[in-house]
Amino acid sequence: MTRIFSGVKPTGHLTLGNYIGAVRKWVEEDQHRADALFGIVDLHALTVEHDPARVRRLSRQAATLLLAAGLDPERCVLFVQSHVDEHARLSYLLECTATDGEMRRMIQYKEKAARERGGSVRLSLLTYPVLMAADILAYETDEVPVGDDQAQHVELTRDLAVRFNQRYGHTFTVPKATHPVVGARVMNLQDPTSKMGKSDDSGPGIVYLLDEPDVVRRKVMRAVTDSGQDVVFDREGRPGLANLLEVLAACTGAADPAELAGDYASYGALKRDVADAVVELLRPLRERHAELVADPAYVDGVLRAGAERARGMARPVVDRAYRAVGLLPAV
Ligand code: AQP
Repeated sequence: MTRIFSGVKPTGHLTLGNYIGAVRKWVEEDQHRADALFGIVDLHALTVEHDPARVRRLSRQAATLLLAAGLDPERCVLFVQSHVDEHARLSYLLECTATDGEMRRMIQYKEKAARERGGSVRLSLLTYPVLMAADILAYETDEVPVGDDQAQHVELTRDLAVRFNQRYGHTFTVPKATHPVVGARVMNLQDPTSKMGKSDDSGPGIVYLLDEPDVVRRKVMRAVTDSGQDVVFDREGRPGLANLLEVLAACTGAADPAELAGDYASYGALKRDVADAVVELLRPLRERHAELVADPAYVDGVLRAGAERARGMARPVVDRAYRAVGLLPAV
């Protein structure tokens, strides 16, 4: 059976981008057709300045939201990355496989390092893609369903797996990324040339999964478009409009955002429909989240069982890698 691994970082409240670009596919497709693991990848949240209590809170919230979105612990493994030591163990071996040049070429590193504006950048921000490779390779993963902002990191994971296998003999499965057809990159409503990222500061441009319906409507109605009149799909020339059409297509299941454009004579009508569609998309999730928050013992139980299963899967793979590179097994 196909093995799938993916995850979310508890660096902020989950957004519409996380849901449309990744989580929805995990819920609707991946957990049904494959042997799937989903991680709250909390070690990755330590690569930038953070408030420890907030990371803890966001980790629990992310787990609760993923369950609310429909991940079913009977069908998949949901766990917290730091509960499974194998990720950090394997990461070191992969640091011994990667080069610093490779790391410095990562687009996300360059973007995030630039945000530090000359301040010091944590070494872990540079090595983040290696830990991500360990997350994936520890589980003999075949497919990594992600938004297309993560495509370069999965490509690096493939390179590291191939290099390690060539040097030390076959150890890792070489995975591939999969992306949703529509909504692989949801853009910030206030700055449609950058992606809707949960750790950005621009609140009004980001729809959070737990935003109240009136907040969602306000954000969508105030989305930046351009001064044109006609509704056309042009990602390069009219990025704000294209983003709204893509979000509408993703919410309604329409295959082609360009075709949707023909249904609208004004920006206002389009924005109203986008707002309604997003509110409806998120309604069941918000309701289920409220129920789950009232039952923390259930969420704890899911995470405990998930970590145990994940450990059992990762340990033999990581032990094999330790032996392959020449480390003396403990007796
Ligand atoms: N805007 C987006 N459009 C489509 N997919 C997206 N994803 C994130 N943002 C968008 C996908 O969501 C999954 C989980 O993301 P992550 O937690 O690993 O973090 P990220 O990719 O770095 O996204 P964020 O939300 O922007 O976090 P920060 O701001 O902390 O960097 C991934 O599959 C991602 O592709």
